[in-house]
Amino acid sequence: MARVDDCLFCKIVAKEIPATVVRETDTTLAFRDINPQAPTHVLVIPKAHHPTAAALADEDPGLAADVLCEARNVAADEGIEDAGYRVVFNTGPGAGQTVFHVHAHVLGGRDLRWPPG
Ligand code: IU
Repeated sequence: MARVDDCLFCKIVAKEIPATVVRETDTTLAFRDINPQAPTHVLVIPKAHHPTAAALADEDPGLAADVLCEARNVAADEGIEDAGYRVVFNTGPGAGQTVFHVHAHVLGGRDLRWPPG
């Protein structure tokens, strides 16, 4: 699905809502989370609208790979590759997903505990 009109992240892709963009490719956008949970907290999204990671995997696995590669590139840019970082796809309301345009949270720059809350 190319775009959903009432989707916040589709509006960020269209530059209708501002975001601090750190990386952009033909198919993906990476921007800083407005409520960061770690020194590095960047969201990587496909420009095309897919509601969840599961839907993206079903509908466009190549695009899912683009998102994962960009998560790696964000970590490299942020200098957190060696220390380790976390890539999280909250999937569904029960897991805390609040924006239904798939996004990878890239988190790092501090100790990350396991299990997550
Ligand atoms: P979640 O996995 O769907 O809960 O993550 C949504 C994230 O989007 C959350 O961390 C918000 O802080 C973040 N966010 C944002 O970066 N910019 C916005 O305008 C809005 C939410 I609304």
